[in-house]
Amino acid sequence: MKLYFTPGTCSLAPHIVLRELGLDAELRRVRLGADAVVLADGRDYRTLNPLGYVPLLELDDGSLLSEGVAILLYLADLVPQAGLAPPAGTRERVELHRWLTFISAELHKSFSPWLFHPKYGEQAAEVARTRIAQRFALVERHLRDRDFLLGERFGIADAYLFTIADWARATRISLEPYPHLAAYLERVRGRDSVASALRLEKAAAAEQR
Ligand SMILES: N[C@@H](CCC(=O)N[C@@H](CS)C(=O)NCC(=O)O)C(=O)O
Repeated sequence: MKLYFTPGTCSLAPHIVLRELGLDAELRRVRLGADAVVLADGRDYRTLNPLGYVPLLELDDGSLLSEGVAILLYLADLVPQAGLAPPAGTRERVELHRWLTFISAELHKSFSPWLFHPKYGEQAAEVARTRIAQRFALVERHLRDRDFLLGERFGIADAYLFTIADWARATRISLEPYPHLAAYLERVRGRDSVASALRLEKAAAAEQR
C-alpha cells in the first residue's frame, strides 16, 4: 500500500491509523497546488487524483482509494481485531459514521479552505471561526464524560478529530473555552502512533521541497 500525504494536512489521520494498526505502507509525499506533484518521482499528482488533494491510498492491486473517511474505514476494517471501528451493522458503527461525517463536513471543511487561504478575506475567516466555535462547543460537551469519541477506546474518528481540531493552533483559535477538548488533544498526541507520525511529518516538512 502507498499513502499519498502532505505534512500538516488531513492526510495525518490515515497516517496515524496505519501506525496504530502496524500496517506497512509506503508514504509518498505530495506537494499540493495547481501543479500538485508526487515528490519522489515528479509525477503529476492529478493523474492519480484529478482533484489534486490528499489523502489518497494506493492498494497493492494498484487501485486507488480517495476520500479520507473512506480510507479510514477501509484501513480499520483490514484489521478488525484492533477495534479502531465497531463492526458493521451495530449501533456503534452508525455512531462512528455520524462522527466521521461531522468531522469531515462540519469541522474539516470549516477550517479548510477558509482559515488557510487569506485570499478569501477576513469576513470568510470570521464566519469559519463562528462555525468552528459552535462545533467545538458540541465536541466539548461530548468529551466531558468520555476519553474518546466513541467511549473509552481510541478509534479512527479520534485520529481524524485530532488531525482537524489540532489546526486550532495554526489558525490561532484558543482552546481555553474547551478544556475537555484540549485535554483530549493532549491525550491523543501522547499516543505512540500519533507522536511518531507527527515526528515523521515534521521532518518531511523541514526538507523544504
Ligand atoms: N474530501 C476530501 C478533502 C481532502 C482535502 O481537503 N485535502 C486538503 C488537505 S487537508 C488538500 O489536499 N487540499 C489541496 C487542494 O485542494 O488543492 C477528503 O476528505 O479526503
